Parts: sequence; C-alpha cells; structure tokens
Amino acid sequence: MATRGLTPEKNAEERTRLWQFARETGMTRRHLLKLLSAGGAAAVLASCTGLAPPTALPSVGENSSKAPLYFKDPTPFIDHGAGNLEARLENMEGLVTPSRFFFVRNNSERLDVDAADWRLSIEGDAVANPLELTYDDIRDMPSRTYISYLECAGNHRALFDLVKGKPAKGTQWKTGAVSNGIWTGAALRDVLVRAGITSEANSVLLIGLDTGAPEGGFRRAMPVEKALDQDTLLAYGLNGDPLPKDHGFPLRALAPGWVGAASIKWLGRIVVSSEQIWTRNNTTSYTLVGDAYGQEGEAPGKPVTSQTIKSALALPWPADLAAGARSLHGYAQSPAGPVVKVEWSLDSGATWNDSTLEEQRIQPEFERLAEALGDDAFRYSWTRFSFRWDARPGEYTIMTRATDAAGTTQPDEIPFNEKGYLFNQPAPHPIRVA
Ligand SMILES: Nc1nc2c(c(=O)[nH]1)N[C@H]1C(S)=C(S)[C@@H](COP(=O)(O)O)O[C@H]1N2
Ligand SMILES: [Mo]
Repeated sequence: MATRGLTPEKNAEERTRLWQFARETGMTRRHLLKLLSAGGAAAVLASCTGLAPPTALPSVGENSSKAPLYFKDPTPFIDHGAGNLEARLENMEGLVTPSRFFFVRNNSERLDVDAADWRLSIEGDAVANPLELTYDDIRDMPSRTYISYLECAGNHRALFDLVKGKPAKGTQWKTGAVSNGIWTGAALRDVLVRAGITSEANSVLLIGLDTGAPEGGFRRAMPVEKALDQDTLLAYGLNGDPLPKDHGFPLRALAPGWVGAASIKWLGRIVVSSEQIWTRNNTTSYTLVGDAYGQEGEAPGKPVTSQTIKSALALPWPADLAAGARSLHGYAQSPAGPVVKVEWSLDSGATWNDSTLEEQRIQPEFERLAEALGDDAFRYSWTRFSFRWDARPGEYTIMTRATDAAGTTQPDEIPFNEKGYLFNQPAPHPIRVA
C-alpha cells in the first residue's frame, strides 16, 4: 500500500509500538530488524499503518459474547445447500453488501462459538513466544477498518460449463460468490510480532475450528510476506457489527485480494513455520490443474493465491426485462484495484462501449463507520458501474469487461482447469426483453 496520507507522527508511533512488542516478547533488535528488512516484511516499517485506536463497534453484541446474526435466512440467496449461499447481486443497492445479503461458503459444518470460551493460539517453530489470546485481547489491540470484497476461488465456476461447455467440479456458482464488506480487526502481523515471530519464518498456517472439515479444521497457509502485510486482518467486525456467525464469529482472517479460502473463519490456531507448508488447500484443492498450468512444489497444479479481475451485471441469470430505456449496473473487482474502466458489449465482444464508474461511497446506513475508515480504505473495494441501454424486445447477451489501475483487463479466453477456479473471461449474461 502506498504511504499516502502517512503522517510522520503515525509512522513514529507505529515504529515505537513494534519495538515495544519486540522488547515485551524478548525478541532481539537484530531479529526484528532482520525480519523487517526481509522481503515484503520491509513494509512493516516502511508503510503507513492507518492503525486507529480500537474501534468501538456499535452496541449490538457489545456486551455479549454471542454473535449477533444467527444462521442466515436463505431466501434472498441462490441456495447451493449445506449452508452455501450465493449472493444475488441484483439485491445490492450500493457499494457495501449488507450482511444479510453477503454470500456464504462453508466447506463443512457451521459453527456456533461462544467468544467467552474461545482462544486463539499462536505457535510453531518460528515464534519465540507462543501465545494464547482471548477475544478481548484481540479487540484491545489497535484496529483497522477498511472495505474489501471477499470472493470465492470458484466464483463464476458454472461458466466453464455455460460458456465453454466443459463443466468443472465443485459448487456451480454463477456470479454471486462475492460480496463487499466493511471489515474491522487487528492486523495479523501485530499478533505475529507479539508472538515473537523469528527471521526463520517462512509459512503461516491459519486453522479454523470446524473439525468436520478435511484435516480437522479448514486451513490455509500463506507466505510470511502476506501474513505480515498490514492489510491482512484478524477481523471481528463486519459492517459495524460483530462478525456474524456465518462469517466466522468470533474471529476470522481476511486476506484481501486472495481467494476467499485463505480468509479462515472461526479461527482457532495459527502455526508459524520455518518450512514452506503444504496442506490440502494448496495441493489437492485450490490449485489450477489443467493442460495450461504447471506444477509447483508438492502440489499437482499451481496453487491459487490472488484473485483475478472480474465484472458482473447485477441482474438475475437469466434476466427478464420489460422493453424500454433503462440503466443497468454491476460490480467489478480486482486484487490489483482499483478498477478504472468497465466496458460492455452487445455483440459477444466484437465491439465495446464504455460504462460509467460510480463514485466510491458507502451507503448512508453505514455512515457511522465513516470515521473509522483509514486512508486508502477503498483500495480493496469493488466498483459499481452503470450504463444506459435501450432494451428492445428480443433475446440478448451482454458482456462486461473490467480493467484495473495496473492495466490488467479481463482476458477474452482463459484455459480450462479441472476444479473451476478463477474464471474471468467476460461472462455473456443472458437477457430476455419483452
Ligand atoms: N473455517 C473455515 N473458514 C473458511 C471456510 C470454511 O469452510 N471453514 N470457507 C472458505 C471459503 S472457500 C470461502 S470462499 C470463504 C467464504 O467466506 P464467507 O462465508 O464469509 O462469505 O471462507 C473461507 N473460510
Ligand atoms: Mo471459496
């Protein structure tokens, strides 16, 4: 993240705080310096943190250790069974997805955790000071609030079948395995520093408490650089409320820009290892397996890390519209955001028209959170776009195509992969006008 908005005071404060953590945990100066100067970890000191004092989440749930929202009413979703709820983008009015419309993806059981009994352990051969933290410990740490989309690696998976005629294995999500929330949490790196992460650290493994998941707890490893990124959160707040149960109460990871599977819900354990960690979710699952992809480490394919740039219309699939001039809108997101252009095509991509990008602004219902939003709070947000279309009776497909600030545009064609991850060629949205 750029150091935009960084005041020297903030930077100094942050540095003091990190040194203090280091002293408290008995880490030597040399160790910390080495860690801070190694690769992406340099960002620890170099970057602006935007860290604010703990955010007082609104009173709901404040005095209770129970999650505020119980398992969701599936009515406003496309229900894929077993608690997997696909968002209907057409339900979304503004930039932020209200929690009741936020998609849900569970790989096994849904958990009902009481925060009073909950603990987070941080352990492994690359921490000097293994820790166990309570919910209050985490909430007492400096907090950070920003807007980020969260998107399943399998979002748009059904299009491998619908567009390429080649079905991929897994939940047949169309375009709604993505939502955009306002997240509040502590920086994972602060917890790692407090646990005395050493310069030997290589992989950080996050483990959920859902023991019904393969390997006894859904888990994902990430390189230490991603774990130490100031934006990788241990989130306890969504849209100003304590995290709803469906989204991992009391605490989940949020790895912005990465596929949703790295954002472990009902987080219970963090293992910091000097070795590169290979587990199911970067080997047999969440890897790109197909003719076009190589193989990496112990994985049969290429492990999926970052998401890919995508866009989608906020319409039912297929959509039935009454004839007449209207404004259509949709959402576009990229891990290398912001999205700077979205085009639309009525002729399967032969010609493209520009759409209008809406200003990044949270809806009035979330304005109480405006102050908590740090500098650059919209960096991981999706973008709303809209365009006018004079709909005449008939059958159409409309494609949309996004481009981000890094100059990446959705590709015309992507190769097949067996598990159906990261489909991001323009989706031909079927529309009937009567
Ligand atoms: N513990 C745990 N964390 C998990 C999962 C899970 O099944 N168990 N699913 C992952 C996947 S595949 C996705 S896409 C996101 C979905 O987050 P959401 O349900 O809050 O939308 O959570 C991730 N974290
Ligand atoms: Mo996912």
